[in-house]
Amino acid sequence: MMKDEEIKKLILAEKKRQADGLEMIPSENHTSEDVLSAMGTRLSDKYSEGYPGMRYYGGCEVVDQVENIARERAKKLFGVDHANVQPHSGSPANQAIYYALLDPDDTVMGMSLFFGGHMTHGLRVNFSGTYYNSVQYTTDKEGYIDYNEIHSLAKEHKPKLIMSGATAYPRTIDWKKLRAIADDTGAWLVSDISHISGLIVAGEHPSPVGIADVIMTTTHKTLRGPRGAMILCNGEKSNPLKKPTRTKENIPSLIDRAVIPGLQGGPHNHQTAAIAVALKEASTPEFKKYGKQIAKNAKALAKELKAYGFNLVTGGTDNHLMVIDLNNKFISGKQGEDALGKAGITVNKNTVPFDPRSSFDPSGIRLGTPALTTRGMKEKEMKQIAVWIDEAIKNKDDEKHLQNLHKEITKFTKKFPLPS
Ligand code: DSN
Repeated sequence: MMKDEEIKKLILAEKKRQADGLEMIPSENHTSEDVLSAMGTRLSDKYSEGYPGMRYYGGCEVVDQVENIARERAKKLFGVDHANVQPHSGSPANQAIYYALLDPDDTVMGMSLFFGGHMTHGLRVNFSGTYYNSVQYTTDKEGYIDYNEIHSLAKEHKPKLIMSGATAYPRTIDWKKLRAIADDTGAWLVSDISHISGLIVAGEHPSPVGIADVIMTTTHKTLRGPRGAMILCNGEKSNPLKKPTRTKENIPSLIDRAVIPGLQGGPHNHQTAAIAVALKEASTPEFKKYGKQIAKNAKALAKELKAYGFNLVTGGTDNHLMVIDLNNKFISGKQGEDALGKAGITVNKNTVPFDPRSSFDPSGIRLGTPALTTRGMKEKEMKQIAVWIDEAIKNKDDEKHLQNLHKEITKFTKKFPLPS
């Protein structure tokens, strides 16, 4: 047992916070006990810069096997030829992709963070908008990706790379349309499927495999693994000692060289082991059922929230999340996040398309169903959760009311324990 009482207390407090509330940040989830067990192991002590069979350290015979298993499981699950499981998380993975395929000042196109994209998709203050010439695409007025706009921008700016995927987009992404745009304008197409990889495994969202040149996913969102990321692509890795040119055939070698020695040092072997465990879990029929239920729950919740007058960006959801514009409820995103938090419902404030407010206190909130679904909640529970969300927003200034809601929610959560 841990002897550091100060940290132990906080670990237990976080566990209690998660158990007693409703985790609705759509990028979070509750991992299995097996995934957690793999994380807290001696694998964490081992340095292993390089790749299995080609390391800069001795004593890698065990971690080589761990990484090989993780790579094989990733390849099989997503149906790709090559998987790099070493990126420490999503942003480093996207850095590696840019580093592999671009030179500084090359033009990249990605979805604006303020319309549902990610910082690494070209935000000005991020490396992707600083070291590269970033052109950002947005959405139409309803919040749908505007493929015509992307095409026009791509024809005008001739990006070397089009980044697709999102962090706050509630609708299905059309990879084929993006491929056609990339082909027409001579760009690499990268798909960041971090949010939806678990849905792709479950058949709830089309896969970009065979369409995008490179695919990236974090492992801790709908995929329900530990924090981490993977880069997936097709093709065979060539001689690692020879510098690859930037051609389609060389993508696996370009990616591997970009991760290390390009950007990272030693992989986190405990994390790799936990990713392997999560990939095995994700390849079961139970996981497919889980992924389908995430989407069913999101649709059920969206329907209920609309009935309470909530204004959902695009009017609903096809996936695991929704973005709610709170303007008609006369409450800001930050106030909404705070009120719901006091009631035990964790969401995050979020900009809505064409948001007149700042991202520190935007007009909306983003919420989703992956973690609730892990706890076994279904459509019936979504109905009740919509009632609580409405109550909390209506009573944002009534501390007592919010506290009582939290008590009620804590009682409810006892029927849906965290995985153990
Ligand atoms: N920060 C993640 C999210 O919450 O969507 C994206 O990396």
